[in-house]
Amino acid sequence: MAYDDLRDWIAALDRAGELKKIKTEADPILEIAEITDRVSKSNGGRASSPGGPALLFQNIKGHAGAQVLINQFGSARRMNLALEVDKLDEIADRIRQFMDVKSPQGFLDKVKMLPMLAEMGKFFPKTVSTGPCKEVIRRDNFSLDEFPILQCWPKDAGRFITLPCVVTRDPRTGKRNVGMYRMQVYDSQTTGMHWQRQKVAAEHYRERMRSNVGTGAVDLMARSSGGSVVPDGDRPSGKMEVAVAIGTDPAITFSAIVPAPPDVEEYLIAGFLRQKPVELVKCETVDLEVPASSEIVLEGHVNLDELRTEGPFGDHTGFYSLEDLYPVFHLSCITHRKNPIYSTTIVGKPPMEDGWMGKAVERIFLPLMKLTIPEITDINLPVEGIFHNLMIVSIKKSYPGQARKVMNAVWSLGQAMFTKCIIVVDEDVNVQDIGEVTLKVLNHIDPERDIQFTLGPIDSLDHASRLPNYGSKMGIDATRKWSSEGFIRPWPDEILMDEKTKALVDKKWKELGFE
Ligand SMILES: Cc1cc2nc3c(=O)[nH]c(=O)nc-3n(C[C@H](O)[C@H](O)[C@H](O)COP(=O)(O)O)c2cc1C
Ligand SMILES: [Mn+2]
Repeated sequence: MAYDDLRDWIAALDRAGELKKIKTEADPILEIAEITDRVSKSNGGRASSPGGPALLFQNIKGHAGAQVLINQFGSARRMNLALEVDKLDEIADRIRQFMDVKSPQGFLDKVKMLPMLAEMGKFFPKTVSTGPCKEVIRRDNFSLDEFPILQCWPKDAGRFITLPCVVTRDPRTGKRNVGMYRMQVYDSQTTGMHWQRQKVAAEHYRERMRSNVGTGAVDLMARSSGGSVVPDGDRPSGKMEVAVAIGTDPAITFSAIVPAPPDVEEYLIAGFLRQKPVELVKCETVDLEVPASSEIVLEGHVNLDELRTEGPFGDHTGFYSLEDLYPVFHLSCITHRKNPIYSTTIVGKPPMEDGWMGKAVERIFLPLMKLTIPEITDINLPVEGIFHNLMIVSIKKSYPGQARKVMNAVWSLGQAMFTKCIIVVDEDVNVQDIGEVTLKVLNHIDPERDIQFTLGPIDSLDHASRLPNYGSKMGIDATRKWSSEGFIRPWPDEILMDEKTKALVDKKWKELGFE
């Protein structure tokens, strides 16, 4: 029954034995990160729940009375709890149900559709007049230094807000977007705004630029935002409003990382996930709405003519992402609950908390991928492949060259465009079993024949591509090759024992002296 807010969620974690409260003093500079890294890579003493517990730090050096929540999503069990399911496939099933709707044939069919329509009504956010995030409103003398914002790794450029829900508005459609983009703290009222150039908020920003500088803007954009400095003469004027919610109920936080189509509001996705509308309140100083129950809300703007060095930052690749130029967020107001709980995460070498969030995206998006690439039977994005480096896809192959068609389709599907390496296998390969994948893929390929290279957009975090954001990608067609694909040699059978012999040995197993 939908968590009301972060506190309700923390209480649920506690009841489920998934929360550890830490009363020993811990430093937000590096120490909390080191503790969390060890915990997220351990099993917390319970074989049933790898990933260690969520941590609530209650005694934070330099921040008397403050609390930090971290690793809230850091296990398969907690990810299920966050989205209130026993298995993430349940969400995929719900999505499939909505996609399965046939046109009603008569009155009875229409009546049968009513519950579904009623359910859909619950997805839409509703604006309320006020909420807990307005308990304290600070328009002057506010400071980010009051919050226990972490420095995660020794060579990080400073402290970073790592779990923010960044809200922007599309100037053309008026639709909102909520994306999770880290924010480097520059000073008490200024941060970086690390929306990578292919993300939705970056497009909102460019759209503002287009309307402010007219034609020629495309060239300008090519040189700004993550590129070289814009010459003074070409600078567009104006600004874009931004609001940031920190510490929301888990469905909202999760919705901010979901690679949804640009025009689908994340508040709607959160409503679908929690099956209850998200309640929003208007901001004080900007024309945007934020979840009413947020622990902390930061309001402000980015200037269209201002970029600043962001990074380095120890990233989920296991390496520091390099410095680059990004917009700057200037705060105009902070509102928060009384005694706000600061919600955060750390990223670094996998497995970590974000790995479990990514796995949830993988499961939930499978039915949507199948909508456009119906031959897909399953996918696996192993955590060490950090989501954009490796995707293993199994397909039901029906025509020659289909594996390559699937690669191209994945490379054209939203954020899956970043996939550096795609491995396509036949449907009889269990893509979740890396041992089986290794055995079959490497047996099945003739590398020169089966590897496909292409050029295109690359994840901003990739440090090996020839240029930032642009480079090559590789697909491996490890499906069985057909004569219609020019393969005329016989294909050997896989070694499998017959059922009769297996049953016989099953029966005799104990007698043979095995357990
Ligand atoms: C913990 C965490 C931190 C992230 N940090 C960033 C970031 O700094 N910049 C970015 O562009 N994407 C970041 N992402 C990924 C985006 O949240 C993700 O691509 C999301 O789909 C973007 O939303 P959008 O499609 O509305 O732009 C992060 C994801 C997680 C889980
Ligand atoms: Mn979005």
